[in-house]
Amino acid sequence: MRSAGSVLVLTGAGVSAESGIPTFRDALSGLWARYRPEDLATPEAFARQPDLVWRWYQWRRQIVDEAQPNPGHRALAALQRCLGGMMLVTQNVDGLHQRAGSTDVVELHGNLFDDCCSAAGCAQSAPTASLDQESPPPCPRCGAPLRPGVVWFGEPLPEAALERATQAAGSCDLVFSVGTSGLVYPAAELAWIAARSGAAVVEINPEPTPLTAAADFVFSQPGGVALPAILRALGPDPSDGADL
Ligand code: BJW
Repeated sequence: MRSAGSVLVLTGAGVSAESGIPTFRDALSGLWARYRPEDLATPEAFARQPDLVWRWYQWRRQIVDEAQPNPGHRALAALQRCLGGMMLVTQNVDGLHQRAGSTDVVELHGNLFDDCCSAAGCAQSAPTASLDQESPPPCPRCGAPLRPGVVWFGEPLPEAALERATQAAGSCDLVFSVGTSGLVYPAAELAWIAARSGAAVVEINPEPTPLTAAADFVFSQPGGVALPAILRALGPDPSDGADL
């Protein structure tokens, strides 16, 4: 890590698991255990059942609102401060990396707290609705229901974010894949692009993924354990890791 000129960190839902935020493909609990995220995170689902999808997102916003960044988020923010050329690319929509102090975070799947119009061609953004709003408010411009500003299955990723991430993957010396099952594309392709371009691959995940066999180093641990340990081993400014 000391000699790597550029480091790319790719994160997924597992990074926020220790903050109490449910992942997608680990078991969900309660009311929502009978829904698959794939059945709710699509434009078709929203068109069919806007209130149901909206309430699922309101429930998730509530959880995120009450959650705090965990030692894994904080270690990544500290690593970014001590490694000059580190880019953090996340599939997460919870904003916890930013709340932990990471800057210039590339969000591939949008953000839970941005709303936008659901009508094709409108693209009006709007302030986040209040958390007790039970159905999608109307777009202030065209009146169609607002929706969460996240990327659903079948939708393109934000072009600029994907372009930056793809470029970084093709040119980094070291790539970390942290807390992602590596099943959702095109995000999952990024670690493979880095590997094919000659980067060393580090995976941090308590469970194996399709990337595990191709990784040079595997930490079969939670991010909140492995990342602070890596930070400590790197020996950055002691004030950075003090509250991990
Ligand atoms: C821990 C831990 C701890 C637990 N510490 N780790 C190529 C092949 C096949 C299919 C496709 C393909 N290209 C495209 C597709 C289709 C589709 C896709 O990938 N489908 C597959 C599922 C088969 N992709 C798309 O549709 C994408 N769009 C697209 O390709 O558009 C093309 C297009 C172009 C032009 C015009 C139109 C279209 C969009 C994908 C959007 C994904 N959206 C979601 C929802 C976001 C909003 C929301 O939050 O509701 O994104 S789905 C969900 O999965 C979410 C996540 O970001 C994403 C990835 O999940 P993640 O983060 O990996 O979480 P999990 O739960 O899967 O894994 C957690 C991991 O953490 C596990 O491994 C645990 O072990 C681990 N863990 N505790 C560390 N403490």
